[in-house]
Amino acid sequence: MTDLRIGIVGVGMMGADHAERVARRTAGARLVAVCDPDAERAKALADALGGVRPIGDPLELIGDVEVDAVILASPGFAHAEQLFACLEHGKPVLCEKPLTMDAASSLRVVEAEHKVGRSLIQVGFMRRFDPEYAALKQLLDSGELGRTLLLHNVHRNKSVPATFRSEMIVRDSLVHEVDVARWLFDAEITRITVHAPKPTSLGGEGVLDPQLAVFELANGAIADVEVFVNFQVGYEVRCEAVAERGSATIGLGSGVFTRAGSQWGGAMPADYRVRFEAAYDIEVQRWVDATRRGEIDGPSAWDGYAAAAVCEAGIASLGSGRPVDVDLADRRKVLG
Ligand code: ISE
Repeated sequence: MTDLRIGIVGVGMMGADHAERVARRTAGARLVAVCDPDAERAKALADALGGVRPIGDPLELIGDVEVDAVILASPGFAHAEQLFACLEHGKPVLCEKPLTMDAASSLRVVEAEHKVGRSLIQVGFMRRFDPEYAALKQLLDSGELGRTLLLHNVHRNKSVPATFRSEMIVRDSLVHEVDVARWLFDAEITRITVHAPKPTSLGGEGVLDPQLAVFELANGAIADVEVFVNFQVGYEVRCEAVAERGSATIGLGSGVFTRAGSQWGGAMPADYRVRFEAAYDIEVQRWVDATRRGEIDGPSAWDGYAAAAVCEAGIASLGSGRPVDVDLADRRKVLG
């Protein structure tokens, strides 16, 4: 079988990471084109990786006959137009989260993909591919601990630019726990409340950071999430599932853990590319393998839409401090 020829739209932090991954360590795939609003950055990356064409316009890259499949690592606000272009050209696409900026446009994407008649869109919720999250899911699904009742999550970034506003904390960071909760419980989130204490003085002016979210799920479970994107120390993602006969925690830091001089601890990863490196590698490899079979193998456009609907309610709750019901379309009516 010939290699899957991949084009990447957006080669900032995450896109450049994916470019390196596809070019150097993904079997059955070849990076053939990159595109970025910063043309010099795209050219420098293309030159460094070799055999890669910089293309000026994202829609041109998507339509290019030498591009079989696309990775969208552009900012969320650009996704809708680029996703529609991928669907129009029948091109499989791995789209970084968020799927789009709001539930209505995400639903239009789901409907447009449904009209095409095959799954072309996979959403980059990479935690589903993280070996620790996968082991947690397997343990919970095995029923060994009984029914899962609660999730406690912590999601901390060392720091973010001042342009990372309160809504982005919901749409770009908390959205991962939205997907994790839906996936671990295999149930939709029906209501969300987002509280914000007096913010850290070390974040952007007027940014509500940290935030404390509570999700209520259709199966009666509850998940809470502390999301704090200017934690200063390092990158930390933890999840504890509390079940009827015990609890299971992941993300405690599997690196070297020391006890010395009245202290215990280890190093913290600087950011998500380090912590989730294995997850991104597995995600992209499985996406390439599935795409070559004409399938997807991971979070679907529906998962992206459901997350967008929860985040939209979350942003409304952040404004009022009150619980907000999630307005989710009836899946059977949309997808038949
Ligand atoms: C970033 O965009 C990511 O997707 C990371 O996984 C998340 O932890 C971070 O908060 C976001 O800014």
